Amino acid sequence: MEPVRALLRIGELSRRLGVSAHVLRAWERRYGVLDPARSEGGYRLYSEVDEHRIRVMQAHLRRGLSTAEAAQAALSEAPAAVEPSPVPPGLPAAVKALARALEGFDEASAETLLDRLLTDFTPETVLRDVLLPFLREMGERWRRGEVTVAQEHFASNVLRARLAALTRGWGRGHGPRALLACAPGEQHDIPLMMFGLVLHRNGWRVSYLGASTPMSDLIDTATAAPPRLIVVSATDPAVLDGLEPDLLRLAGVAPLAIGGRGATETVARAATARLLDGDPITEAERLSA
Ligand code: B12
Repeated sequence: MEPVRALLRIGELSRRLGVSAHVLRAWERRYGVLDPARSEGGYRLYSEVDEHRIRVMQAHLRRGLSTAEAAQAALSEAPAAVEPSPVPPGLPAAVKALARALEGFDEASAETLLDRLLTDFTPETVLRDVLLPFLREMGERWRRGEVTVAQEHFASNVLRARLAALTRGWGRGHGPRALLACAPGEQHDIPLMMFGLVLHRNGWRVSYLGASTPMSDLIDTATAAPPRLIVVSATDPAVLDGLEPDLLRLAGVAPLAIGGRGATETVARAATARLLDGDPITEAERLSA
């Protein structure tokens, strides 16, 4: 797999360096120590040269230089001194590389790429900026007949297994508990798994029932040990047809939210449920905040 340059958003750069995004922006503005490119969507994207320059600046700050002096010293160092990072791929390039590996049934390369991504970026970034675009593009290409069912199944299974590995222990801890299930007949459980992962990273405990869960089982499970939140996921709007009375009963047991493209405002209102209409990562972060 060819190496590709890492380009980071400000949040990712901030996490790597332990410097707040606010301070980084101030240093960029005042001293010009950061020289970001722009993504298609207009986001600032920082390179490993930027990261290195801040590390140099931090070293000078630790030696007692003022911020302005440290910035000057970092700027006067030749960028050639930067060791190229051995691993981190840029995120749009990673989506393409993942597609190449998975569509070529090359599990080893896909796993290596995912290892590299998860080392260099937070799981939230990998999920939101690599796996979600990859899944959506794969769906589109499958619809157009450019990806076979075999390729799609292979890719889904590799990714699902990888996500499942990250879920170990997500039911442990002392945080509030969320009960997650796909609606009856709904097989798309990968987004719900992503949602649970991000909830857990924000302190929640997750009880996960997965794909196609009968409503009666869900109601019984919730009633036996009421969670802080129940989330029902549906990709196909048809799977929620006629389920409003069951959903309403569920909402009587614990606060209920519904997500996925099958979850509509109408169903949410009828079931007194909260509608999660963003992507699973953003919605889990929003709920936790
Ligand atoms: C992987 C996949 C599968 C796998 C699922 C594996 C698994 N365990 O999850 C399998 C092979 C099982 C599968 C089966 C089918 N699939 Co499929 N599948 C996909 C694919 C490629 C990715 C799904 C995914 O994870 N997407 C990632 C999610 C996050 O993206 P999203 O769906 O756009 O969701 C948005 C929001 O709704 C929200 N969201 C979604 N879920 C959740 C959950 C929560 C909690 C929250 C908060 C938010 C949220 O996030 C996104 C916004 O950013 C999609 C393509 C696509 N566009 O998604 C097709 C797709 C969803 N599948 C489709 C179809 C047609 C099917 C089948 C009917 C095919 C068939 N003939 O058998 C079956 C249906 C099975 C069933 N009864 O449920 C269609 C659905 C068309 C429609 N009606 O809208 C799609 C869109 C493909 C396409 N382009 O036509 N599929």
